[in-house]
Amino acid sequence: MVQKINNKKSFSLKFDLLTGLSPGAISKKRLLSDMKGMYYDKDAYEKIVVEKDAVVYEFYDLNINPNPENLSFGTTILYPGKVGDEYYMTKGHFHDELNTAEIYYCLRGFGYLLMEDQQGRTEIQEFKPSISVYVPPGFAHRSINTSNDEPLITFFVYRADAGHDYKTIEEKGFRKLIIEKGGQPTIIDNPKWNIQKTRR
Ligand code: PAN
Ligand code: ZN
Repeated sequence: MVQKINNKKSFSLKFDLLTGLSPGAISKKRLLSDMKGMYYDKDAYEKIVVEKDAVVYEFYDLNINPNPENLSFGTTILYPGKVGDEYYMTKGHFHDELNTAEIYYCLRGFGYLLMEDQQGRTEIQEFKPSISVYVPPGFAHRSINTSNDEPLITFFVYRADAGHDYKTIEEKGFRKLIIEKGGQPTIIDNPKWNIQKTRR
């Protein structure tokens, strides 16, 4: 949406349960080429991005006035796929307003929400249809689609002024990764996690 949404008026928006898409809003798309440096297998990434620059996920960033009294919401549609043995995932971020929480609700598909705070505590919650997940304030969060053939569709709500800090994760990554091992989602230590760089 181009115009700022007037938070003094009610409105409704459809999100399709099958596709996760909204006919009333414009989604932001993230392609493989937007994910440079995020997957741990650099060679697999370079190869796949040249073959086909697929859409990894799309999501809604409604233009809600960024005030603490407002809420922003939408869906994320994370497509199935892998780079090497690492599942398609969102970039992941801390909120600029670090002490703001978020709620996710899984509409379709299977996967995980990986969370990590600045002290290095990791939290992982499973996504499956009808499950809601609470992201505590201070935790970076990344969605991961572990299905072979189905999109992972989640609905999210967060404080409209939360803001998104992508830089920290782009530079350091998450401490843990979820990859496919022996046909199963498996949590591993991120071999590329960069301990040198600190947030802000
Ligand atoms: C979500 C995310 C969305 C896309 O709306 O922004 O799933 O993931 P990235 O922002 O990490 O690319 C959210 O957590 N908002 O705060
Ligand atoms: Zn968030």
